[in-house]
Amino acid sequence: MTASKYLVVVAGAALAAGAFAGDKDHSMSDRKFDQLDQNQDSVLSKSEVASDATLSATFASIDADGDGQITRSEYTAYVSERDTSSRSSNDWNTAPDETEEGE
Ligand SMILES: [Ca+2]
Ligand SMILES: [Ca+2]
Repeated sequence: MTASKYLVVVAGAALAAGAFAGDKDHSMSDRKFDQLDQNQDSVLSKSEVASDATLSATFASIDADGDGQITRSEYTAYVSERDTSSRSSNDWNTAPDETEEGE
């Protein structure tokens, strides 16, 4: 009987496939969120988005409930809204100018 050997091979393959699938499931916006969430408490504080000029400038509008932190769902909503509304309406953007995108 080589059944036990077969099982080991299958288990190993399943583990490898699972690892790859998990990584693939990560969307771009989730990746960015995880990058910014330095203390990994699943919310972004104002200091955590300080490295991103655009996010800092629009922090208040992303923070839908105004508790001073951006949750993953608030961030996702912001990203999908930004992607879908490509019209030039900027009335939600209170930033005086956006010329500091170099960093
Ligand atoms: Ca955080
Ligand atoms: Ca919030």
